[in-house]
Amino acid sequence: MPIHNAEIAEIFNQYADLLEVQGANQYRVRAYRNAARSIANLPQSASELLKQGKDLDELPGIGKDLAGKVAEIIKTGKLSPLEELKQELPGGLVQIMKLEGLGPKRAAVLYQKLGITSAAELKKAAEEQKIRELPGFAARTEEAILAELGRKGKEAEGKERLKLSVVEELASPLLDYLRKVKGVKQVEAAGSYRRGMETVGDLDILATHTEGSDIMERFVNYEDVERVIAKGKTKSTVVLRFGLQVDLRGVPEESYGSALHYFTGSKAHNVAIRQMGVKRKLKINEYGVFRGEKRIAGRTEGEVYKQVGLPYIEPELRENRGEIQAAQENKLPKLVTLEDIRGDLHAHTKATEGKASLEQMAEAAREKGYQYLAITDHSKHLSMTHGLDEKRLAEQMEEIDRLNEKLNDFLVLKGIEVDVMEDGSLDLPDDVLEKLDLVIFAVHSHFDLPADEQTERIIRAMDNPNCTILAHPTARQIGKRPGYDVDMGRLMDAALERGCSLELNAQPDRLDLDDVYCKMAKDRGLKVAISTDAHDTEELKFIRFGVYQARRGWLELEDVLNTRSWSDLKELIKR
Ligand code: DGT
Ligand code: CA
Ligand code: CA
Repeated sequence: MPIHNAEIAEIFNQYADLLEVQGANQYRVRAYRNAARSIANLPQSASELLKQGKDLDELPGIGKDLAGKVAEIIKTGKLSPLEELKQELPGGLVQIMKLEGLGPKRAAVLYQKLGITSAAELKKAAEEQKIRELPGFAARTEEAILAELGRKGKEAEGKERLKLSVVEELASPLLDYLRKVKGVKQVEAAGSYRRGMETVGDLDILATHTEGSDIMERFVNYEDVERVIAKGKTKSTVVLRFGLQVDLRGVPEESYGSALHYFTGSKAHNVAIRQMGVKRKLKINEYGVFRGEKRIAGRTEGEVYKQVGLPYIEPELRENRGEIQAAQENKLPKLVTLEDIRGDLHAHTKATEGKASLEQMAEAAREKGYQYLAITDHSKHLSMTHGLDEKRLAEQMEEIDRLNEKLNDFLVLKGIEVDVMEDGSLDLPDDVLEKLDLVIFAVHSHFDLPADEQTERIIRAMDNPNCTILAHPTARQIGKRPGYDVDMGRLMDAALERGCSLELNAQPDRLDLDDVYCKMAKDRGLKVAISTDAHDTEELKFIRFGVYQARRGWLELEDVLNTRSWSDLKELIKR
């Protein structure tokens, strides 16, 4: 089937739309729109021309680079940078962009200013009348949006993505349950869950089992199942609490590695691996790696990678963000693990926001096998949390001294989460901060400053030599509020110059820094602290979510501050 000019034009327009939402250079966007128009207006079929061996770059408005892209579309039906961009931008943006009266420009504003990435978030913002305040929007835009969403009904709202922690809570017992079913051999969750993504759309489970196993029967009768969508011999789909959809697939053992690889994704990673296979005349799919009709690999994921000449790539890296090239060059990172973590550098007690006592927190951290725990309660400006003033902090420091005398194999660090004021000054005087082991500093107010003011404000706080770690650097809350506008590149450079570090807050609704920012820090040589911000003893276990995110951000043991003993760390953070 030769591809029509109009279809090629449509692909370029889609790419231009997404580039626009991404905030790409206007000239680039226009180049693709012009290309779309040129192709659409051609008197002859571009596929035909290519087939006749004509050079497409001789066409009006088509340079060498675009000619290559046209050729790719004609050959594959797809444009790989568009496929990649689709992976990068929240899928919901495409939906939003297509709503009557919105379009890419307005979708971009909604995304950049309000962090809107889905029709559901758009609806909420419109209902809360937040949209009318944006440049180029008005009250009637909100009405139009709500009317349009109403028309599209539930369909348009899309499915909510659930936080990884919520999915884990549902998935772990389900996986345990399935593993105990008679005749079941291997059970593993694949997809975004296995890649440790901060949110998960649906859960993809794979299993190998004996012929007579009643795994599908047992699956659809699991206690948390609210609705059975399909029940088959090799695949069933159910919906659990919170609307979590779960697919279970039974696969033959000789395909298990291939299936696990395929269903772990990401799609972009799979596509890239499959293309490497094509170059070697191999067909790679969920059933195996095939040369001609013959299956030559597929039992393990390692076998699949080996067939395309690569070492095993950890699931968290599989986003087609450079991991394949790194694997080819034998430069894959040795990702940080949970076992590497030696202590926690951000925790609260009931003196402020926390629920447990100093002693209980210390004991829980010691039981986790840590060497140290920094107590970092809020400072007085956060009166909502009953933040510490000089006097209460001094009392807490004495209490820590007394506790440390009792604990011989564990160290409680004296710290604070000091509030950064609107002007970048700190909420406690220098002579108080100086006495602490660790000062983490954080923005809790004035989230709406313009990016350059917000950036300046935080850099001013970093200018204070007592400051060590910037806590939850963007203050985003997943599914609730986007981070404040800030120039993260500048912040990181400033931190590096001053000997500060940034936190990866492991609270499952923060995970702030995110994976992309972690990678950005690593590329600059900036160290990251993975900290739980625990508000009770249980929350110290949130460290795992921080580690997953750090791994998605390519972080290794050396990139993470709290993989060190306190004596090494103390030297390292000295300014
Ligand atoms: P989610 O569920 O939205 O959080 O994200 P994933 O990554 O779990 O995506 P899902 O559930 O749609 O599909 C699971 C995996 O299956 C995905 O990561 C890669 C693979 N996959 C799905 N569709 C395709 C496809 O069209 N081509 C290729 N190569 N792989 C696909
Ligand atoms: Ca999934
Ligand atoms: Ca799925």
